[in-house]
Amino acid sequence: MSNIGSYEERLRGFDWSIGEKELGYKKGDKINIGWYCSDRVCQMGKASKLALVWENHEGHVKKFTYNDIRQLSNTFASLLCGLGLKPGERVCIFMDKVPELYISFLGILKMGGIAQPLFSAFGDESLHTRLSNAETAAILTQKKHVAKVRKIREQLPQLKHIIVVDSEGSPLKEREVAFDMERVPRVDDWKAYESTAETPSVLHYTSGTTGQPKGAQHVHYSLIAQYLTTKWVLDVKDEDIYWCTADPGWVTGTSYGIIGPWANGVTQVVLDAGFGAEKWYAFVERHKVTVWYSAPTAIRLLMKEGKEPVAKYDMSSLRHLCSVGEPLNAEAVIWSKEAFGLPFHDTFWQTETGSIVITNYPGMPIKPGSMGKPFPGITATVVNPKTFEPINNPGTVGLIALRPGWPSMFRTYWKNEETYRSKFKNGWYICGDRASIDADGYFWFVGRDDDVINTGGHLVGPFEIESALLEHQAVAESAAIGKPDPVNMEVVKAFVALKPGFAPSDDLDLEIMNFIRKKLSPLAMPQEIEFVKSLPKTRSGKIMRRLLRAQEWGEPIGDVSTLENE
Ligand code: 6R9
Repeated sequence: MSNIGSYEERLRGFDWSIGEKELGYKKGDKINIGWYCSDRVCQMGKASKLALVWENHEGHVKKFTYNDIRQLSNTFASLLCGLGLKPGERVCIFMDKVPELYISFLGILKMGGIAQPLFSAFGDESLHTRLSNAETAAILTQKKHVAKVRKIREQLPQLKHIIVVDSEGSPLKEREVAFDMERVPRVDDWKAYESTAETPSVLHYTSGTTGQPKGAQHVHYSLIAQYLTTKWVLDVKDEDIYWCTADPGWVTGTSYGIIGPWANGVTQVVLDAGFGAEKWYAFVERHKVTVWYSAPTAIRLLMKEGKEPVAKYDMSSLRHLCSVGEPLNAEAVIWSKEAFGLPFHDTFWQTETGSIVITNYPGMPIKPGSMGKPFPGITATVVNPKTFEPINNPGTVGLIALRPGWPSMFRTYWKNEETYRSKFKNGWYICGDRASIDADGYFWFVGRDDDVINTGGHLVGPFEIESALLEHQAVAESAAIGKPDPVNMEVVKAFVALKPGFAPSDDLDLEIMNFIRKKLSPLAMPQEIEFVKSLPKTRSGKIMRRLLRAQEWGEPIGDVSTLENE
């Protein structure tokens, strides 16, 4: 029996207070996610239960009980307070998937700080953009990434402390602090900051069409939805071994790679290593993973290797599979049923929504290719893109719209209230995605409604890439779009017009690609550069990415009446 039971019954009697009650929270109480994910679990009699089993690419394993993560997160909280950091200040986590990442996340919340996780593969420019926007006061990182921080620290006057969690053997510089959580004395007793429902908790940067990435601001009350969706959608139970493959630099890795599982008191496993089909299967076998949350790109990579490698491993521990981040194609659902005897359940949500909003529940009939139905407590529909009125015609494509008000909904974009407000129309929060709803109420994803590129489930903003391209000496103008890719769904393609004196060449091509990879990230690096004489622009001078994208995807070009050079 799944945790959700009958979807229809849950819908009828639903109220978010179900989650509040289970967590022992009452309106007006203090609520600190860091405390809920460690101290409370210990108080519920699970102090010696494993919270985290971590393994790296060399097969080195570390295990932490709930009491360990309670004490170690206290130790981080105490360190941060000792450095003079104050509640409300932004503390960035810039690490690979090491135990310190997961544990310091709780520590930051326990001292009242706002946790700002950033993907460790980000280059110095991606990092700078986000740290400068958030006016981040401290950053926790590893020695392998500290050079990127050093490169930009003089341009970040607000950044007071750089904490290196594994600095042994490498000399540190001014403003840098060495902190090895496994060597310092543990803090057993720490009074968590008395945050309340609306106290800011996590700041996750996400890309849009225009401008630099925006910081989606979450609050401690998000816990209620993250807890309940983990329980009902991911269906975790006390005896489960849960594996979320997402990196906490992205929202899935925090909402469902830290908060959800730990608030539910389950054991989670983390593999701090790159992808490899057999590596992953061996990991499942070794740790007897029961619940697995992954992404379509990973599933497609597994599919590419075929079913033979699956047969080499004992995958019988698996009980429930879920997917997020991009459209989960019907073939992937069917393949997983054949390969693992279990279908992947699609889940749809965003950095902004903080938790799963549309999904296939355990036990509910899956229509392969559909995202499923709204989570109880979420009112979701598709609206007409002009009037923002709900479309009541099954199969008609509109914009996915959600009625605001669930616990984990973002509260604003950091220092960008105007863009935040622009996301609401006619009383709906507009996700920026297109979909249709069938006669049974199932949602079918169609595509994004903007120019954001989704590569392997990671959103990349064209503006950020174009701005970085312009910093290259040879580039006069540029446009970045997503081009189709069989595995990653989309990869970045850049159109570049060169400055006089520069000519297209393979060397220049490579040089520009690497320039972006280093400055931004491997995800943002164009996989293809097309050199052009000029770019199509509107009469007001805006580059028409839509046109380039349509050409790339072989789609109708649409209205070009505002085109400058027509
Ligand atoms: C959690 C996360 C959000 C965007 C979203 C949509 C795409 C996410 C999806 C999906 C089709 C799904 N997306 N889940 N598209 N089917 N099940 O991924 O957050 O990084 O903010 O991305 O990802 O376009 O709007 P985020």
